[in-house]
Amino acid sequence: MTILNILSFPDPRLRTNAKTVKTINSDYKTLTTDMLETMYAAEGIGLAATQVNIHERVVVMDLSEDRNQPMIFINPEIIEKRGQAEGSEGCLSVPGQQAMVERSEWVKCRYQDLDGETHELETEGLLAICIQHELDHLQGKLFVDYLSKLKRDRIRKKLAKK
Ligand code: GNR
Ligand code: NI
Repeated sequence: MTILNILSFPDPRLRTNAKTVKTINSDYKTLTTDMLETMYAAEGIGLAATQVNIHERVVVMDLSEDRNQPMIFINPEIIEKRGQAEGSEGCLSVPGQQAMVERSEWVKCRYQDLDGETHELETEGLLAICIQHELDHLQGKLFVDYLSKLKRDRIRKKLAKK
């Protein structure tokens, strides 16, 4: 069991742009296992490596009710997107805060698994939102960046009190 520390907004390390994974070796099995454990412990539906201060293009998710359908995305990229949809978002790096964010309604994503195999996934709904949210993390972007400066500063102040 390894629970990793999750960075919180406004930690500047959350602004790091993640690097492409060059060689998918057994280190990534360990990393994604630890990230899934960390995500489950924090009761999140997704986690990007950036949030645990590892600046490589690795994401884990589990949107199942029973928390038993882990998804692992290495080098994910969105290769097509359509439409617009607004949904309420939260983030493990912005604890206790939620806001409405506009995203693409449908996305097609390309990624690799732990064996280095490439896959494509077409999706909408919460999974599409979550993929966009996680890919933003890999580029140093947070959902609060889509809000007004006033709302973002309010969140910053609330988190500073904790
Ligand atoms: O647990 C999470 N819930 C969530 C809800 C709506 C939109 C996105 C998310 S992702 C978030 C976990 C997280 O911070 N991932 O980076
Ligand atoms: Ni997040």
